[in-house]
Amino acid sequence: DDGYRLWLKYDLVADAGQRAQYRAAAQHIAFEGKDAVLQTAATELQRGLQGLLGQPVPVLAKAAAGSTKHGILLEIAPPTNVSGSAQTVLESYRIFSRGAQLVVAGGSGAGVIYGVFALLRQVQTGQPLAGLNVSSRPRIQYRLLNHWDNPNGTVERGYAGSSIWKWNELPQRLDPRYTDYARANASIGLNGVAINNVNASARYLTAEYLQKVKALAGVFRPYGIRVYLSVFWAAPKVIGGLKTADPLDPQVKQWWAAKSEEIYQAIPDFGGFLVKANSEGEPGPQDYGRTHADGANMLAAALGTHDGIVMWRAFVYKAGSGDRFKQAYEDFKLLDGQFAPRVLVQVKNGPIDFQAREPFHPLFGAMPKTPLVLEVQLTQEYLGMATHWVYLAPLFKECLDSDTQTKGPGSTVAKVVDGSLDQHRISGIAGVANIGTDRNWTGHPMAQANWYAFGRLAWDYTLTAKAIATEWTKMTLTREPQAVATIVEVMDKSRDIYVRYTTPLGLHHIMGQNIHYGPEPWLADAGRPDWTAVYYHKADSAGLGFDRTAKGSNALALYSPGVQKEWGDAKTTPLNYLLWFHHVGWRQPLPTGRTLWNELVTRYYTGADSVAWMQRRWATVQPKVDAALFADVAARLQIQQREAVWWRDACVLYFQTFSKQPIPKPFVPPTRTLAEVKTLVDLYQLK
Ligand code: BDP
Repeated sequence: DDGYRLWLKYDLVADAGQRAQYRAAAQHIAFEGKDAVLQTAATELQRGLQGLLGQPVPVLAKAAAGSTKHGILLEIAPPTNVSGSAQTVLESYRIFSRGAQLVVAGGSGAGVIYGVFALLRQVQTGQPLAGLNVSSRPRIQYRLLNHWDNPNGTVERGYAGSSIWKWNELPQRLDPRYTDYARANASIGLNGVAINNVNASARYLTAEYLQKVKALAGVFRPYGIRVYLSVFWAAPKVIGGLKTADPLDPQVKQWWAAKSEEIYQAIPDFGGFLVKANSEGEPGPQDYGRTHADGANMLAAALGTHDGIVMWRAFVYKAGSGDRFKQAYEDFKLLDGQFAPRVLVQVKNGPIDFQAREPFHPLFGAMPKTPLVLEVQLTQEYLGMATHWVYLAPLFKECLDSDTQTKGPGSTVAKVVDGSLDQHRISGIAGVANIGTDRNWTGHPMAQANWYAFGRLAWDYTLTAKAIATEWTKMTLTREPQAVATIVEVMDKSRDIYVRYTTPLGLHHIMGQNIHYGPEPWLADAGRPDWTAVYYHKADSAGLGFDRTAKGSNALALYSPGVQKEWGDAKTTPLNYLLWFHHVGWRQPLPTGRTLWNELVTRYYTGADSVAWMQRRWATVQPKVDAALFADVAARLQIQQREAVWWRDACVLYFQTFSKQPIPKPFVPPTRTLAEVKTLVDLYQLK
């Protein structure tokens, strides 16, 4: 198994009795109408069922299907009893029995396709169809992948090969992979893709490239997926020949309005713009003394009467402006209430940058007048890339379930994001894609689960990480119950294990320079203080951690009083966040009964040991999963094991130079010296 088919495998249902039941229920598929997405739904259902049941399943016109033979009827029937934004109602589905027919009814063609994939999931995971009665609608309206792909075929922080978009071949040749990509996204409920890097090239807005984008949009449309573009703020200068990109300049406004009209002529269902401005060297409205709101509102106006949105990213920080933790908040909080109705502000899950564990971003709950998009990273920039097996659903859930307490207990990030806390009519979530040209799409075969889990949580964030892991495993790897349980157990623990051997107790940003791989806690010189490691861990002879209380940077003040109370006192701060907010003495006892130093060492050692546990668990599933896939994961786990020990040794030896304390028993001190470990980073960075 080369992994190309992802979770859409559709191999024959092995259990003959079960197969017979499905066969009896699904003798045909019927629908009427010309809706393109509905037609795609029928084709997908046919393809899936024929594979799973091993028999032809004809697609018939509704009238020809008759009502006595058992079959599946697809219909568009906007429901009357569902609340929610107009679009999520259109995307909702119901599956129920009507006489001999199993009906999949969607609020639109898109609703039907989501229902069809839900139905296929039932069969793929071995659930009965008889008596099925479900209804479902997405909790969040705009559910996007963000590709960080460049025109030259590279992917920013992409670890699974090159970009899947072949710009030199477009628009003439449409790689079949584009369709398979769209199928996969639709199957997990995603409805949008921003196809290019947020560090955007202006080239995407040229007439030449818009034809290519149009071709991709044509592939995605029958799957209910809309295309979005990341824009380079200075495009009016670079490709428009203007002298300025000032958002209040009439010519600039005119240029964007004309450009957006041109886009909609080519792509009538174009989704809108994603913008990274005044961040990490990108140009933006602040270059002209304007605010992020000025820029975003100008773009929203440029969309005219078309049905598009602007997603304006809040990932901003400048050198030398104080604690980086606070900077996005300080730039954006004041702008709450100033954004035009179609603007959403896109906020990363945490305040720094996709670390293995971060507290939730303080902007969640702090901008009640602005719809906020939650941005998470599927590509494992700081989580071991395509080498370490880390299942990310627990990380996404941890953020979504965090309680901002801004409107009393229960004001979770999820409720901010889905718009329910502040009654927003639009809502969004974005995942930075982990997809590339590797045959299995994601490099690490297990990383497919992160793409899958993101889509499922974007649709319904109340699903548990374990439930999603279970359905993914059954669809993708094996249906054998013991093997499923084992794999799910490993997945469920994998992210905590990664945190333990890399950044336990709330350490953050101590990874290798530039490549963001491996440990480099000693990094003290990197061009800017907030790109070093010492800026974040603040180790000294007294202790470890970044004091963000009132005695320190006071970043804690950005949170609501309830959160401040819990996290403001080192004694009540959850250990997972401890060093995010406190500088703690090496000998300080923790609730675990150990001192900080002993707890730190314990976590590094037990974390690294847990990778050996992952290896042992994986070994037990060998007979139950595909041989090539088994070997691939086993080999990656070997590297992960070696690198977990590398992280452990580097961090305990380095921090020991401050703590001046021994490695507590029963742990065996590293056999190599700090100087020896340091050279490993150079090897990885090809220095
Ligand atoms: C950081 C990445 C950088 C991205 C940036 C962003 O290191 O490559 O451009 O995020 O989100 O995590 O804009």
